[in-house]
Amino acid sequence: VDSMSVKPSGAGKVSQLNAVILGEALASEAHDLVFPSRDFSSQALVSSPEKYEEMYKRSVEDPAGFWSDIASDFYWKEKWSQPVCSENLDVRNGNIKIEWFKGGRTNICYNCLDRNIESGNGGKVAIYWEGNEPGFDASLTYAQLLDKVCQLANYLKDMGVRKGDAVVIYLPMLMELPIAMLACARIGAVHSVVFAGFSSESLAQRIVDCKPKVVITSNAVKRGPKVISLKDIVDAALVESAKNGISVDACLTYENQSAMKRETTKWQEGRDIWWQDVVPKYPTTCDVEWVDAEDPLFLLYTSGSTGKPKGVLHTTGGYMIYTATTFKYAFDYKPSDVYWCTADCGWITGHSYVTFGPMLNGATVIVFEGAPNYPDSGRCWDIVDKYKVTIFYTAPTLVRSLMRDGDEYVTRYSRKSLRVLGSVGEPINPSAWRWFFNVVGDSRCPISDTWWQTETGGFMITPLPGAWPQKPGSATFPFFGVQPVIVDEKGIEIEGECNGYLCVKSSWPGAFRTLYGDHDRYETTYFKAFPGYYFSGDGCSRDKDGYYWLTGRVDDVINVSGHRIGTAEVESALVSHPKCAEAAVVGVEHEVKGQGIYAFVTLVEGVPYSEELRKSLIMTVRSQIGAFAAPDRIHWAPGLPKTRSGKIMRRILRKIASRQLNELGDTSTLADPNVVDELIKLADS
Ligand code: 6R9
Repeated sequence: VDSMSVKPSGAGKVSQLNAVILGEALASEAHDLVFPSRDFSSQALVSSPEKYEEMYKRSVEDPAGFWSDIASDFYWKEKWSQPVCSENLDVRNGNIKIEWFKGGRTNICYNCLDRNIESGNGGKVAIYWEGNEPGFDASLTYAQLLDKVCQLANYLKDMGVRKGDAVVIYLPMLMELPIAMLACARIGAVHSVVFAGFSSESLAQRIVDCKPKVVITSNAVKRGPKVISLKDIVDAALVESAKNGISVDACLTYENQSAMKRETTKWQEGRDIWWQDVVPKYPTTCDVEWVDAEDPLFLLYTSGSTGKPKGVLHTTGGYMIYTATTFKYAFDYKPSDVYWCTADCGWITGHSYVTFGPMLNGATVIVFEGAPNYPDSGRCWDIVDKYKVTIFYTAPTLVRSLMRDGDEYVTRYSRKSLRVLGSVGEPINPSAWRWFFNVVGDSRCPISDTWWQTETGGFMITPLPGAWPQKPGSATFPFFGVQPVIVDEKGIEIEGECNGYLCVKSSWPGAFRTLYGDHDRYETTYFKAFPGYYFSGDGCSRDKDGYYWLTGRVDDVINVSGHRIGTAEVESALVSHPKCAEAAVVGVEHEVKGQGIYAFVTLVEGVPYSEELRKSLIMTVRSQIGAFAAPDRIHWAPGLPKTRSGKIMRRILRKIASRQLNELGDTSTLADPNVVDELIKLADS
């Protein structure tokens, strides 16, 4: 088969695949298989199931040997002391502790930039920047990028930022965003990037938690036709943080001229500084701060099922080796590739696979400021053709929305440079997979459906393009060194074909080390549910051929357009509204976003329902969390279904929200079963 083609399973290769992975004969005819072309496989880094199997086997039988061989390709000021990894992942044996390459001294910025420049790639383009408006663009070579990073690093040092200090970055997708991340890493400062779609309250919450010396932002950003004044949001956040006793010395502001001129930007003398006025004056060289492999690299906040967002902490050495290696193999990276990941650096995908993973490989990366459907739905393919993008990595929600807009936006462009496609953020439904594969990739490009999390630092379960036949909708097999296990409710590992909770046995270099300031919560959330394992919070099944199929979150986290949102966070925003007495939030299926937010709201006694109130409730969530967390629906609820002990029965609410009214199940344990009838009556009002 010379071009990739969608075929029913049962072909010769499958039994071979089965024999390799499971050691048993093929039984399943249930899923279609998509084979890589012979051309693709023959040039791939991992070209066959056997090759994968051989590397995988070594990675789990001899992790120290496997990972230290890879780590030796990077620059270490001092080599790590033995052992390569020490870990305790079992709460029954004491505190959870993970260490990789401990005692090794390195610097991830040095490995991303200086190392690549020294090997002769200083003139290679590191970043192609594409602005919101077509025609606005810029680029930086590796050598130019290093200059910019050093200037900012020198400025930060001058402002008193030292190793271990936190810096909050609240920037849109300008080149200055990866520059800021790299500059922090160069001097050993810990960056915390906050997605520039978060509200001032969310930003304040993060500032109060990590107490940065400096906040880096931009005055504004244009997303599609809309101008958003980021500086106003930061100003409000800094007022809010000051109320909580945290004052920030400096707010370095990049003037994003195409969005807003400096004259119209609100300013606080003494605190606010224009980036363009100070940073370019600093020297373009800056000594590297050599840090221990286990020194913190960054904090990234993510939603949990309860309480406030968690500060996921990643350290330097293991994260560096892991993001570099996963990037290389999962995208079958070649030095001639032009790589575009549509994620924003405000999320983990932008950390590991816009900035660090690609740059550690010396890759050419696209950074796109705008919206993928502006000025129209063909924008992505316009960019692909403009820069001859070879690897395109995005989220299923974008695939579905472009699919809905029609093939003509895609087929109008050539896209012939594309080689590998990628998907992340949520399970990709088979019909979106097929459209992505057939229409976008012209049935030529394998799709790396990468399952991973903020916590895992890098890919955990992912296809290696060229190695395996793919099944649309399956993330396929574990990456090197990753040992997924599926357990039942009791935490007992289930073998073979099964369905259950996805856990991981033993650590991998990219694993997060703690939740900032709350190691107890780290242990409770991730390691106590199923002792002995890391628990992902996801459900998963494994089919007869050993392929993994992620089935979504099993906790109270909703995945909206690939963004994690805790039901508890939305509920607490809603109940802060003076007219809301109680709220319960569930996820419902959404055609484009994957999941939508559905909120049941009980109003304060005597307050009537109104359209205006509905809008004001939604506004409250937007302003407290961010626009992306706004409920898609408010369902008026005279009361909520509760057990006699007062626990809300979300199972019933989920059924009502998805209108599966015949499947409400047993409602007899409710304190007041009539509540359910009332809710059904109000369903479409
Ligand atoms: C990288 C990222 C993590 C959660 C994760 C899972 C879902 C991500 C997925 C996927 C199925 C995939 N998820 N990738 N589910 N297939 N390829 O998205 O990190 O924001 O922390 O979200 O996203 O539910 O638990 P994060």
